[in-house]
Amino acid sequence: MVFLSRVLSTGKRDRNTGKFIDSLRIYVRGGAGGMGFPKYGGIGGKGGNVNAVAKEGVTLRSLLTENPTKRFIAQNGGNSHKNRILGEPGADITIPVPVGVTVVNDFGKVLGELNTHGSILVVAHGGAGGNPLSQYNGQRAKPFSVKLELKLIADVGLVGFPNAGKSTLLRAISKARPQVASYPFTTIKPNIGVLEYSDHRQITMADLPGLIEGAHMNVGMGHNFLKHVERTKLLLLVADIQGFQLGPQYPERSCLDTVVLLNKELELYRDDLLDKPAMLVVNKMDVAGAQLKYDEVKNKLRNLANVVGDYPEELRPERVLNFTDIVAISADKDPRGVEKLKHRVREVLDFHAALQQEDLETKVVATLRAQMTPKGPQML
Ligand SMILES: Nc1nc2c(ncn2[C@@H]2O[C@H](COP(=O)(O)OP(=O)(O)OP(=O)(O)O)[C@@H](O)[C@H]2O)c(=O)[nH]1
Ligand SMILES: [Mg+2]
Repeated sequence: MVFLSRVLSTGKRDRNTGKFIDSLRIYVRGGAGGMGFPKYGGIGGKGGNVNAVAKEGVTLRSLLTENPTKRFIAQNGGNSHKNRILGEPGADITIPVPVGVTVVNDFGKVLGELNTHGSILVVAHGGAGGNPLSQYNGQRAKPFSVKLELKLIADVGLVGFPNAGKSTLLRAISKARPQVASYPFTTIKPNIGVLEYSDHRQITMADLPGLIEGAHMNVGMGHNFLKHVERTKLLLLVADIQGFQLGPQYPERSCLDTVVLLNKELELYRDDLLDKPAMLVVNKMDVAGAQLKYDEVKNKLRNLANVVGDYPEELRPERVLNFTDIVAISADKDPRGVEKLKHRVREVLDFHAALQQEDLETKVVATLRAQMTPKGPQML
């Protein structure tokens, strides 16, 4: 019964409870411009801007706690008067936001991204001061709402059906302690763990809520949290060798089905996610019969392109993930397997970083070559 009520209530759960918030809607208004002074041709002061500034250590939760009204209004510009012909500009207001925030307006337009500590975005401009062109009336600045959307920055993103063992794996591979339970949708907010190596190298891994077929239509936890994998460098898919079934009235999905369906959901979210390096972890290899199942399925997992044709069109991805590795482990009972995986994750990340570096160097050389005049130095 506990299981059923959890499943049934997942859609309605308030996703903003708990400590972590990954989006926040705020109200902003630039300052109005000050009045000009027609008699002396005086210009009103410009209204202040509302600026968002990325700061390490700030969270959307702390921003909300410190600004419960969620209103950010800059100061109006001063009027021009006989003792001060140029009106005083209104003061800007600064919203400290976490690094990794995208600012989006109510029409879905991206106003900007703040991806490094100290980067600034003018979210709302102050109005111009009154001047001859405006008959000396200060310009009003319209209020509007924007959404601060936080994308976590982690090197590796764990993607899988509910209950596959993503959180168990993060617990085994790092010191993070995400909740683990035998019902689907245990994880409702992302968790980040740090993989630590003996040479002090650190790799961050994000554990995400379970992704399920139909997530793009908001089934289960939906797929909006996939924004957190947009900037990861490696996708780590986790599939339960036993497959998955949400409930008796839902179709049974085999391990292979879950991988194909995850591929499809990733594609529906943003098909360029399929270009990211990806590894597959087949989990729960300690359960009875797991090895037999794995032996049957491993070649198919290696050649997804050959099997997706068997799936109906609505479930079939157009493009398949290309796994660099397929690793069969028990996140729960095989510490050596987990340790090997940890090292392999590092190797794959390093390999792709080197490839990208090479790519960058090739591009730089090509650009330099293109810029060379026939008389210029010879590039070998
Ligand atoms: N036998 C076995 N059980 C496992 C293994 N890994 C995880 N489990 C169990 O599977 C269940 C789900 O594990 P979680 O780690 O919570 O799964 P999850 O993928 O994070 O699930 P959601 O957060 O719901 O998406 C728990 O009961 C775990 O104890 C494993 O390697 N072997
Ligand atoms: Mg979980």
